[in-house]
Amino acid sequence: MNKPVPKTAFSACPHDCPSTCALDVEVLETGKIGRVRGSSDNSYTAGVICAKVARYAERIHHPDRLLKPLRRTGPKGSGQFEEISWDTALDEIGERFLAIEAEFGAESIWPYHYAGTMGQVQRDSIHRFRHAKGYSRQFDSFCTNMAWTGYVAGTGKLAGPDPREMAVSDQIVIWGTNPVATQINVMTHAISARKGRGAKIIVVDVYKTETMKQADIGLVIRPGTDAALACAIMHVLFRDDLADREYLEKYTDCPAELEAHLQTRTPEWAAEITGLNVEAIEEVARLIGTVKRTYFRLGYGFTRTRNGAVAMHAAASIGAVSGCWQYEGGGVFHNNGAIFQLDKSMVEAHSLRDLSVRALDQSLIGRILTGDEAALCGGGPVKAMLIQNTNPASVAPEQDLIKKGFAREDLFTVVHEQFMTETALMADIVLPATQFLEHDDLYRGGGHQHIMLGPKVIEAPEGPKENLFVLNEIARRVGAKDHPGFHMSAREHIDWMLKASGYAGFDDLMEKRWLDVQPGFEDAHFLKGFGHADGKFHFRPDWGRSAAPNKPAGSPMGPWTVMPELPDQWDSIEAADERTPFRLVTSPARSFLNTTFNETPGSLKKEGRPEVWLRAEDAAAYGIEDGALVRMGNGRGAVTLHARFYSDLTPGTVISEGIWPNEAFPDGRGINTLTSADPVAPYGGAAFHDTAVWIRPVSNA
Ligand SMILES: Nc1nc2c(c(=O)[nH]1)N[C@H]1C(S)=C(S)[C@@H](COP(=O)(O)OP(=O)(O)OC[C@H]3O[C@@H](n4cnc5c(=O)[nH]c(N)nc54)[C@H](O)[C@@H]3O)O[C@H]1N2
Ligand SMILES: Nc1nc2c(c(=O)[nH]1)N[C@H]1C(S)=C(S)[C@@H](COP(=O)(O)OP(=O)(O)OC[C@H]3O[C@@H](n4cnc5c(=O)[nH]c(N)nc54)[C@H](O)[C@@H]3O)O[C@H]1N2
Ligand code: SF4
Ligand SMILES: [Mo]
Repeated sequence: MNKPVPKTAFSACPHDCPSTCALDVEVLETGKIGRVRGSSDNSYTAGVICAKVARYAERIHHPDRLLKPLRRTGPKGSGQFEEISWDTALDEIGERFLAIEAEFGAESIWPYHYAGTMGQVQRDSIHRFRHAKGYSRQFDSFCTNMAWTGYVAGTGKLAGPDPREMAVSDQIVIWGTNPVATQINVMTHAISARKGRGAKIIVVDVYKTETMKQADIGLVIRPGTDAALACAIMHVLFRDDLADREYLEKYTDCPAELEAHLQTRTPEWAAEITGLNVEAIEEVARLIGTVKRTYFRLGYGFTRTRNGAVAMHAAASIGAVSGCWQYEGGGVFHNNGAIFQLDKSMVEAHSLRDLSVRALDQSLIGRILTGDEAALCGGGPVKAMLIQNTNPASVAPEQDLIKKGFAREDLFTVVHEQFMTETALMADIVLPATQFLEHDDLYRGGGHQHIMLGPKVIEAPEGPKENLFVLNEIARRVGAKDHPGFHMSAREHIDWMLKASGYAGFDDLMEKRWLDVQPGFEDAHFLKGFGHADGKFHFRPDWGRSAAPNKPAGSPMGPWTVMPELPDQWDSIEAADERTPFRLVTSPARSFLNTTFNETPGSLKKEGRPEVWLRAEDAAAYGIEDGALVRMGNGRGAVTLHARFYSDLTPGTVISEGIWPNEAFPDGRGINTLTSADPVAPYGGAAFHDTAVWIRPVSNA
């Protein structure tokens, strides 16, 4: 007998990854899924996805999935829970939230979320819930702030040349991103340009990543020195008459001032700061100046530092000096956030939003839960939380404070999760969540131009419920202001959102699977002018006044007066010193996606164990041996992990890949014990890759 051929369903990857791949999912007769593949007829995904999502069956049918609502029975964090029914759980949450609101006010309740799912309905319905009660708002600062702010400071708009144009570039500069690990499709298009046209690939990072191993030219620089490199490149372009003066005159705000300012930003000056040699800088500058079709793919990694927005702006400025924006296959791309224009007013209940309600910074959660007045925006304590799609006890900075906060007996914590994460472990009530193939949602690319449907493909096991259900049910129990959004299914939300945004609606998308909303060439290349009112690219950013995509009303951030007026190296990073002589960068692990997949056997096997990579010479100075257990720490705390010698780093730089489960470290303290929550200028954000540390052998730690 022939084996039955599995059915294939379509979906979109829900994870927090710029690739947002179009997926073909095998659905087996058992109702389980088989292999997941990239859709070959989606022009960006082009049939390629990462290995961790290809083996999604491991995650969705994982034996450790949460299946029942749980109530804590032992001390916080003990892992002692009892199973309860959904009704009991929801009633209890409703009663506790009402009692806490009555005693401490609505702002004492903080619904907290992030991008474990990027679904427009399941991720963002939590805003409708908070606005309908006047609960505290959230300022998103984990991920995009510095990058978006820096890019928009230059271009005035978060968009850029079609990422598929990479395939027709003659040179691709992959800067501060590691696409082999973090967004595989960038490599698909870059490699196709290399094969088809002999395009060169240039990579800028702080260690020799898997992406750099595939590059023609790799520049390994000191963390936080990208602006120096960018300035020296622009210096050479002006010096050697490789700047496009006609373009500069027409499309930029102050080219003469920039040129004068860059006089002293020589390759020698930058070599000193970045750790590169002068010839390498000269060579790359000459290539950028002579190859017109140069496509800059700027990532997030190099912006996760205290000077990150300035670094992004400086790197983006290069394209405005070389004029590469004018050519097909040329320009500077970071993210397409501005092109989709999805109407979120229903799902987020904008009509109920009150901007006078405080917006608490998600990265400051440790300080907030331990009563820091400034972090609490001068208001009262947080007494209850509802957490969806994020695992702050592992991913957020200042982990020791976070754990202390979650251990508070007077804090009532509800966590809606797929797995028993570190955060769920600290909860009073844990609710089981569906996974993406078990609910409907709408997605959009960050690194491309598609709006995509992810319809429900399989039945969830009995127990887990979608975010929408949980929010609507709790809203009802706490007497939230009524809003039509509370009475709509996910499909109805998707249909409404699409129609309100000028698209045809759910049924049409069900047929088409995705919509390609790429703006035309002239728009995407800003040939009719950049996004600022004057139509120019701004070398002189309006730090602090221009509209950042995420800027919260009354953002306390600053100080803007000390930010460089023109692209420049800004020495605001957490510099190494005698006590903390190393600079730690916590780059992504290829087989984990933040903390997601750090529970699947395939990914754990590939990643091995938590490690810190450092140069043998650096290690020798502190008596550290290859493979030895070491302590790594700073004023915020210390972690224990294994050392590994790695030669392709600048002296004094150390790398620890991945957000491992906290329990993978011998003493249960995860890597974010070391990172700082200090908000980055001008609008906040977490400097995850900007940390000074000491490292010692365990024996004398
Ligand atoms: N496998 C995997 N994929 C992921 C993720 C993951 O954790 N694992 N995370 C997802 C998420 S949430 C996001 S936001 C994206 C982010 O994806 P990216 O844009 O790639 O950003 P990062 O992952 O922060 O870091 C990318 C690279 O920047 C480098 N870097 C760090 N500091 C500097 C610096 O000062 N200068 C330069 N030039 N480089 C520096 C790091 O070493 C790293 O190799 O990836 C998504 N995809
Ligand atoms: N040291 C260090 N720390 C970092 C970073 C770094 O590079 N280095 N990167 C930072 C960045 S860029 C980011 S974006 C953050 C990400 O941090 P998080 O947002 O916390 O990370 P994720 O692992 O993407 O997702 C968190 C959880 O969402 C859950 N989830 C997924 N889908 C659903 C759903 O539909 N419903 C519910 N209820 N839950 C769901 C998953 O099970 C997972 O446990 O981490 C930041 N932290
Ligand atoms: S590359 Fe990113 S979007 Fe594509 S399947 Fe993997 S995690 Fe999902
Ligand atoms: Mo992120």
